[in-house]
Amino acid sequence: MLISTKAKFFLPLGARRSTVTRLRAEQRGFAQVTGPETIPEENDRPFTIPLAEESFQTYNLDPPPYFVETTKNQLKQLYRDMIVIRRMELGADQLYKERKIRGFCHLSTGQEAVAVGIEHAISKEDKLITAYRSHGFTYMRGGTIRSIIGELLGCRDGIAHGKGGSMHMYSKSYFGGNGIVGANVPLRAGIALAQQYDETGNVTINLYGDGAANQGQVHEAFNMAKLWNLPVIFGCENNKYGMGTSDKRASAMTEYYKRGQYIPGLRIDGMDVLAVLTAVKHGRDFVKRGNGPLVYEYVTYRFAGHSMSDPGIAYRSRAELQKTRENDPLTNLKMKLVDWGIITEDEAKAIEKEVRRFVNEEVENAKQMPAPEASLDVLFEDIYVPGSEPSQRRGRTVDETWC
Ligand SMILES: Cc1ncc(C[n+]2csc(CCOP(=O)(O)OP(=O)(O)O)c2C)c(N)n1
Ligand SMILES: [Mg+2]
Repeated sequence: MLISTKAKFFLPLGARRSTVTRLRAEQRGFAQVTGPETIPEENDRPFTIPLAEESFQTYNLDPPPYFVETTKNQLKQLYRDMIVIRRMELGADQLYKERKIRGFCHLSTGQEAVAVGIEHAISKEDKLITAYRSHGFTYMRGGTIRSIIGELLGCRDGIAHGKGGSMHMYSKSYFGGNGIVGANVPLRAGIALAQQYDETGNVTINLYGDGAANQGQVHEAFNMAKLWNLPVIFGCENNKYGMGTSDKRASAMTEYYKRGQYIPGLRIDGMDVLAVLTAVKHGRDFVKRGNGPLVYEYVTYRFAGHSMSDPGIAYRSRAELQKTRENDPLTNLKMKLVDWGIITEDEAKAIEKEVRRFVNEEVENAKQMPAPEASLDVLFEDIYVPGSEPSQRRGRTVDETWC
């Protein structure tokens, strides 16, 4: 039986939102949420914020609480993190158009609340693996902007020494970035198995797309994870499209949170960073208590094309794009923070300005990074665990052998 953990919140008279802001919110299409009961003066004092009723849909799982305990500092950080990712992606977009970044480049504009909400709900020791739309996750897992942009530029000081590019970035407790659709899901089950075996008590977070959700290996991973009760939250980032194909055309059943069948699931408003944060905290506790895996679905939207070669308008209407742009996760959070008096419009502008300056500086630094030297030693670095390198390396033919 499902237990309702929905909290009741009453605002003191006079603290209610004005009709004008309420109307603005309704026009923008995000769910109505009343503000916190009381907001402390101090930036680091916790207080409670209610979530919209539309935040979650459950499948054989008790819902998360419909409120989140947070601080003013955290709320401002959530906002800043999302803007940093947005500016970084726009920076990459610009460099690509200038033909400085070549090859694949997948942007995550529109999907920032997923990467940011998840990171604020987990610990640095928890593990995360995603697919190729990975720049935002890389930043949230500790990658610097300059190392991410440097990677896209193919530079020696890029986060993967310029060898991975857009789809293959890694850092501590972060296993990438994977260019093969769906392939990261069984890898994730393996990482979760290692965590269970080593009794680390950590949770593993896995992201894959709605397109990947139809892959056989995803369901094989679900089976093993449930069978072995692995500490993993599988998470489908449902951005409604796999390349130019809408989820409705590709999937016989688009309720991805029910796809685990024998695994409990949760559908989350992925355009609301507070809903994502709350859901992942809840799932993390659930998994850590030894309840086995979960299948999450973050409902989101990709504002840009699939990759840089896709303008993103041939398979979806301008009206659809326009409508979802009105449900921008950045503006959603900003409007709430302004509405609740946590920041003013001017403070929001100041944060945006500071971030723009910071990201521009980081991009400039990345542009100054050297290219990798054209030597075979550089090519063969980072393949083997140091100390386990074979004495001989083979090429395509007998004469292409290096010692
Ligand atoms: C096994 C495999 N099949 C096909 C491709 C080509 N491909 C690259 S991205 C993509 C669409 C995947 O869509 P989705 O999982 O929804 O992720 P999104 O791009 O929306 O983030 C496809 C088919 C691939 N990289 N790997
Ligand atoms: Mg997709």
